[in-house]
Amino acid sequence: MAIKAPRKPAHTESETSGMGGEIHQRAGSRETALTTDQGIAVGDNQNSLRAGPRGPTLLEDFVLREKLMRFDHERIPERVVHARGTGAHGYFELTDSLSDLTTAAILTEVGKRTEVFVRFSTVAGSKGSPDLARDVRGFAVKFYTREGNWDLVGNNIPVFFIQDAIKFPDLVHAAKPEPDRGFPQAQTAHDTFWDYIALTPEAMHMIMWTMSDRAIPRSFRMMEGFGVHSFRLIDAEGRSRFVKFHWRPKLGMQSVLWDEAVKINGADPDYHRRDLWTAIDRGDFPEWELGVQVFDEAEAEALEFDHLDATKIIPEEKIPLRIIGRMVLDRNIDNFFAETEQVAFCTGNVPPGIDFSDDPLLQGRNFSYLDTQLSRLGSPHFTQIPVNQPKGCPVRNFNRDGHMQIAVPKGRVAYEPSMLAPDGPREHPPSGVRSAAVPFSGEKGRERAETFADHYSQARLFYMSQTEVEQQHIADALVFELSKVETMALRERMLRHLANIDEGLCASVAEGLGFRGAVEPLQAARPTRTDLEASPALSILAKAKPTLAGRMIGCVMTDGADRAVIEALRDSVTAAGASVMLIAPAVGGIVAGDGTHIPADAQLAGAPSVLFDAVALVTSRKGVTELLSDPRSVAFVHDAYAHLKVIGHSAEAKPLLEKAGVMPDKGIVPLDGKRAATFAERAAAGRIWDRDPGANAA
Ligand code: HDE
Repeated sequence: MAIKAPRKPAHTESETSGMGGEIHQRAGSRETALTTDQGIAVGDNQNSLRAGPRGPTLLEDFVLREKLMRFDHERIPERVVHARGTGAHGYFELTDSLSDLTTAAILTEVGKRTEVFVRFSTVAGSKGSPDLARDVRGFAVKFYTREGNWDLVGNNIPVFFIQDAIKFPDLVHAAKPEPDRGFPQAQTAHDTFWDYIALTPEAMHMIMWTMSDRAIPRSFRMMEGFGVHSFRLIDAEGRSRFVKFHWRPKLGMQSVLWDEAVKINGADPDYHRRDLWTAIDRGDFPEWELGVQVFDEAEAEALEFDHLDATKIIPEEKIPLRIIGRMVLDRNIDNFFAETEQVAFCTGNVPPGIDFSDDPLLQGRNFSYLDTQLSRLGSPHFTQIPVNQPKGCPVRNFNRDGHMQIAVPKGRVAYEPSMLAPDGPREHPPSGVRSAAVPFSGEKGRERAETFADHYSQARLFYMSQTEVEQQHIADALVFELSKVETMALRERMLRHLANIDEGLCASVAEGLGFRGAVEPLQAARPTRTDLEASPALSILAKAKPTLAGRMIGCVMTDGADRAVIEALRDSVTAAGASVMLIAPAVGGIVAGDGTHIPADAQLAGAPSVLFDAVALVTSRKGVTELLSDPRSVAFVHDAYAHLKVIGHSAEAKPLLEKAGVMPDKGIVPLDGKRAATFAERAAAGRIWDRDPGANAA
């Protein structure tokens, strides 16, 4: 019987050629041939094997079966928390040695660059949830040190909701979509969350942080990071001290307003992910300083709060930060699944010289992270996945077989001690992990330390340390969240907690909720301390410095616009370190007043002003008339104004400002003449906070 040559009716060919005939798929060769997983070249990737062109598909088609089988298994369970995340590669460089405190090479070898992989995340939402949820952000760093992997699995908030790991599943169940209805997604503004919180006084400090603007960051590049718990450093003599780790963004901290967050989620649900990826892609590498707070047992004893309690901070004013290094993210991932999805962090991964404190939350985490990888990655060999493999040192041990073993261990001997394999891996005390020699005594029991009992004083400290605007935002966020809570008793109970934190805050939230009764403070295990000194380091605005570095300016332009104005704007903001996105009514761009073409980066409908830190309107007289009849352009300006942004404009654009209700103030900057520099300077100073206090309400 003759062998049938693959038939290719003419109409199937067109499926592989590009649109408009300009881009064509190149012809294949055996060297570049598409193959099955077994390496067999595929002759036809468009038609399954059938008994005749209109007949049934044959089971024999191993190409089809393999392709579908692989597709059917493309998903692994998403992380039970922190499912939504994005990762990048980079390096850490030590600038100040801690050799007096630790033997860990990563903290003692000044100038040495160590590869890192970082994953930023939200906590509550599932993998496809929007980036701008009000939530804590994960800030997990894997250092591939020459002494093994060190995972600093932190958050952008230095405290946590609970004091004991045994509560974590309840906390997370309460925050997740309610199980009987499957909503709301990536939100804490619902009954079960506040039900749990209202009955968990230890969460109050964290609630102040999550209701603050820290929970809606402008960019991953503009957030602080914290290891949260105390860890230990062990020196060459075996002495240990406590340490807390802090990341400080070079670009400064910045957050969005709540109304912006809500709109960004619609306009660009990948806002944070895109922002990080694009910044690294254009060579604008985000950078953080690593700082430590180091203290010994005696200093720990003298602190006002127990540092083993993860709901407490040690104010920087009490134990200052020592900056010891910097981290730069300079390489985007090649593949999201292989790297960001499969990276597996574990708080238990520490190199010799770093050790754990007895924080009960940390102790629980050390178990949980290793355990979760088995269900998520499905095999004990997840450490062989490239992103998880130690890169700074070899892995040599007798862990052997099991699901998905990729390595091919050689030799007869899979144990030690052994005389048969004298060169095999052996324990090596001088370079091996050691634990701090901490003495223990006490009765076994399920008991919380008395020193963990003060739940309100640091909540108050945080609130007091905020600027007035930030305090207002906390109140607004509480009103927003509690207004979504349907159970009256929960709202009232939360007000009774707030009464223990700050009377003014309680009164303002009560008013916002329209709550008319008297608020009786809840019985507190410890009275709220009113003698704590405010810590300005806790405020975003108090320590903000003027800068445009890493920011994004949106410039709306129309046909007939003055090219010189657009160019001057672009020059001055790029000189200040920002990027400009040119927006036109159509993505094809505009014809400027001088007859030249200016390409656009986006069309108006796809680039609302919430995506930018400051905006500019460069129009012609005719162009603005067209914009006036387009509700999107009016909304662009109205939102920019309501979100307290600096707005630059050409004289011709004035009618648009008027239609959007813009009143002149120092943030409304004419762009004609040589005013582009003024625009850049004003935009660098940040939002116009005194524009209209009501305009930025949640
Ligand atoms: Fe996590 N956490 N967590 N967590 N956590 C996970 O591990 C857990 C806590 C944090 O980008 C899980 O691989 C317990 C505090 C980050 O891959 C899981 C407790 C802090 C990430 C887990 C906490 C964090 C996770 C889910 C209470 C800040 C994402 C998937 C004791 C210091 C890491 C996974 C990434 C992820 C458990 C509390 C940070 C289930 C039991 C406090 C940044 O193991």
